[in-house]
Amino acid sequence: MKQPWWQERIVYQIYPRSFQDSNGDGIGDLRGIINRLDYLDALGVGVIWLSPVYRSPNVDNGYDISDYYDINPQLGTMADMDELIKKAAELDIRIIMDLVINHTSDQHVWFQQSRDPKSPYRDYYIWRPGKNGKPPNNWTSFFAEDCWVYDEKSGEYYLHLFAKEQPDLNYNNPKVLEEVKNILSFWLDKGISGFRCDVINILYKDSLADGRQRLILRGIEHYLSRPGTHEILQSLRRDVFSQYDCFTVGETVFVTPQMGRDLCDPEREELDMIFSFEHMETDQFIVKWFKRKFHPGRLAKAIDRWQRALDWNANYLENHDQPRSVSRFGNDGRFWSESAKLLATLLLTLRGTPFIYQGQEIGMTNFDFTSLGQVQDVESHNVYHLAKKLLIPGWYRWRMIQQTSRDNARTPMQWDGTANAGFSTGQPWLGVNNNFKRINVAEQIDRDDSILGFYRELIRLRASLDTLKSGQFQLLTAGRHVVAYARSLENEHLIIALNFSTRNRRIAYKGEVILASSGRTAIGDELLPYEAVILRSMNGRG
Ligand code: ISL
Ligand code: CA
Repeated sequence: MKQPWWQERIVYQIYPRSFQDSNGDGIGDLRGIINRLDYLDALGVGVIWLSPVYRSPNVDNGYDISDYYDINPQLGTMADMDELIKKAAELDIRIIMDLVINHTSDQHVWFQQSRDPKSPYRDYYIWRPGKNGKPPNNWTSFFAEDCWVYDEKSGEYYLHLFAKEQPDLNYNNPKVLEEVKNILSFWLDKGISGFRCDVINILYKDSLADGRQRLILRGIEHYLSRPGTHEILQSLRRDVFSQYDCFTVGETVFVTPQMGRDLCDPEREELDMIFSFEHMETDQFIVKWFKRKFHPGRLAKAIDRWQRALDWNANYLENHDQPRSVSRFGNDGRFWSESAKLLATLLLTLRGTPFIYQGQEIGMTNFDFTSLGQVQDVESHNVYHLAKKLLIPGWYRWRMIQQTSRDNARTPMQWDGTANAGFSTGQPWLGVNNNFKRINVAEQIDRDDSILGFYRELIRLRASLDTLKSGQFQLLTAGRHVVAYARSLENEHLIIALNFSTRNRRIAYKGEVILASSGRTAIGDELLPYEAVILRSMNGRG
């Protein structure tokens, strides 16, 4: 059966502020992206996911939208956006946008109006009186803050599950959903091909009762994947998405396999695929701020659970919220190149649509900031202050931010070894990693044995092998050092074996070497440190 185009293509996520600046103001922009389209085309990218480019006061770098019908002037103009869509289409690259509809910015005109209790916009948001001089309930937010803000003028509180500048929309009001549909049609009519839907499984709050006692996100049982959310998604699909050749990928926080199946079930007609989080949580205790030692087998087992749970996954190892994968699951020292290639192999040989985050294809590493002043992210600052209140010692607070801050992934793209890594001729909005002279696109682009060259080759291989594109997945080994799995289609069996360690490791699989990250064309029974191989097994399971 022919697969839909969004299953055949590779998606590349762009965080616009950090990708390429074209006018020297230190902020990446749409024109910068236009100038780099050829780079993405040569890499084999078929879809670009643009993190938010709408008008925004940037409290959360665009995830706080103040006008859904306009472009953030820091990033360019609507004419630039039209040109980007057109030039990308000429290269057969499709564009999906970020859809942030759980909340708006507090600068959005709806919210400004809604501060007046008599305004027809009051009901666009969730306003409630307090209880005995306290907030309406005991919920806590995603960003380590209280989630209610008191408004003197009307004597009521509004709800925000993220920063206080990101008030939650009220989906009990049918007008809100109508507004959302108009926004979607506006952009789809412009020629975009779908949406990455921000925290889409928490839209509908079916009660504002107190939450059960729990360590984080008190109240979540009242809004996680509620029936009301499923109804909203079905309505968007029926009235808008089904009218276009487009796809949706939901960012679904705290999603379980059963919830995931419901969201992606083709019969229910809600989303096309989702980003799950379980594999990203395998190196933490309870919350991402408390890291534990990375264990490849745990990662593989989490991936396996989701490969089995859903017919088609949105696969990722990085995005703008996560630390760099080579620093986290690989080895950003001696085996930097090897381990980045191993992670590339993992990402591109799973069943599902692969999402590459900008810079991942050259092995960019975590941010090397040396003081909190260099960190911009609102979440990092909130968490640092909360940790201080909780009397967590200074050295540990620092380690939390260093390992986990979202700014790890947001430093400017490293294009070459010139000033500011070729990102900007001006002062970048966020520091450039000091390793840019060693790690950059220009240094790798002409070398087939570079990380970038290896991504190119893997993407080509995936496009040419139906077994990689659509074969079934089966986990074979999830050990402390070696992970292996098979992809099978009809009579072809591919075995992917990954050595996550700094020593040679024995493997039991044999077959023709299709691709080895080391460049070897034959292997014996051992993998080199951090080596990844794709084998074609002659006799079934190898
Ligand atoms: O950072 C996280 C993952 O470990 C989460 O807590 C994150 O806040 C959550 O995944 C939601 O993220 C999305 O919505 C946020 C925005 O700040 C993130 O950048 C976005 O990806 C609010 O819009
Ligand atoms: Ca700029």
